Amino acid sequence: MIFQELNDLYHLPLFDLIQRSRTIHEENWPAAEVQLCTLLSIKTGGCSEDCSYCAQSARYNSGVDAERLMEKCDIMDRAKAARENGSTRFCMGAAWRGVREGTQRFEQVLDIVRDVSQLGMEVCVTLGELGPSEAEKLKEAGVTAYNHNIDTSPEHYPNIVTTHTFQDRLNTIRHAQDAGMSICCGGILGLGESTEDRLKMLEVISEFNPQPESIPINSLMPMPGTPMADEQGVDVFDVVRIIALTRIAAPKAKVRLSAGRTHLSEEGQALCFFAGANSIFYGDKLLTAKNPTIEKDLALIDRLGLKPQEPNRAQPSPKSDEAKPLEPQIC
Ligand code: SAM
Ligand code: DTB
Ligand code: SF4
Repeated sequence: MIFQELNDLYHLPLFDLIQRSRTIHEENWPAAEVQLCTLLSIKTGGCSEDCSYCAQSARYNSGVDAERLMEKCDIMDRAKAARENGSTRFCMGAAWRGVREGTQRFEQVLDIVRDVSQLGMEVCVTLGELGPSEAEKLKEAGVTAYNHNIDTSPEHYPNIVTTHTFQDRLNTIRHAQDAGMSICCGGILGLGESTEDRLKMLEVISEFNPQPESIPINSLMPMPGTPMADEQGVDVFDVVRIIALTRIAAPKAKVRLSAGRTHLSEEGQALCFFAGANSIFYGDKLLTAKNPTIEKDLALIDRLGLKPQEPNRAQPSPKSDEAKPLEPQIC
């Protein structure tokens, strides 16, 4: 959807905007379902990049220490627990600039993905930059979606990150799409951007061909020690407007109400679900930052008369149809 259309919609009275997004939501999705996704940081901290919002960059004294890649058995335990808790998607994040074919760590990630994909959940990974061959290997191993956010507008991006470019992000997204993976691509509100920047970000995201399968809308979690530590929070109605607009611009994408829910009231979150959000990260930790507890989220979902979404059979992992019992593993 082009900027002018997004701009016109954005400036409608809030209830008019929500009425439109709600209609589109109901035409495309079961009205009462919310997908529960579990996030796991499989490699935390020590990242070479300078993304100014991120506690995992090695450049800032955020108190997040660099860790090694988690052991596969531990990851499998967490993935099985996520499935038991009702998650239909398991998202693994690594604080890397990117991955390269032929390296030991990439082979380890492929091995992890092969096993996690046997569990029947959607498998998403976010590992930074990918070339065409890395993307193909991940797809073959069983990744269903690759998360790579553009985070903000092309114009504002250099104010936020200097160690890679907006075009680098687009190239990775292209490689993931060419390899046949779905794309999970969204951004962050609250990086000192203007409304225009937010709309330009949505213009880029909604003009992808194909459109992303899911669009995470994060609000900045200001992390101590990062250049963004003192940024002001985002107004709840700005979040709702962006969620509504995302739903209108990408009717078939899951709109994921992502980081920042601990700063939203339950009423604010309810309005986001009504406006078109139909997915959340579930579990009391995001990658390093806080998230509402499972108990709190399940209670909210219940009080709103929503229900957790069933597994997405339309996009099974390549291996999930032929799922076989996993070998017992000794860690
Ligand atoms: N290194 C990979 C990358 O940059 O794509 C994967 C991990 S990175 C932490 C994934 C996404 O988390 C970022 O693109 C950003 O949108 C989001 N994120 C990171 N720190 C955040 C924060 N403090 N508040 C909100 N969102 C954040
Ligand atoms: C996304 O858009 N948000 C998630 C997931 N994709 C990887 C990450 C949020 C990170 C919040 C900050 C932290 O936990 O350090
Ligand atoms: Fe590294 Fe990703 Fe954090 Fe940027 S957002 S510093 S690339 S982990």
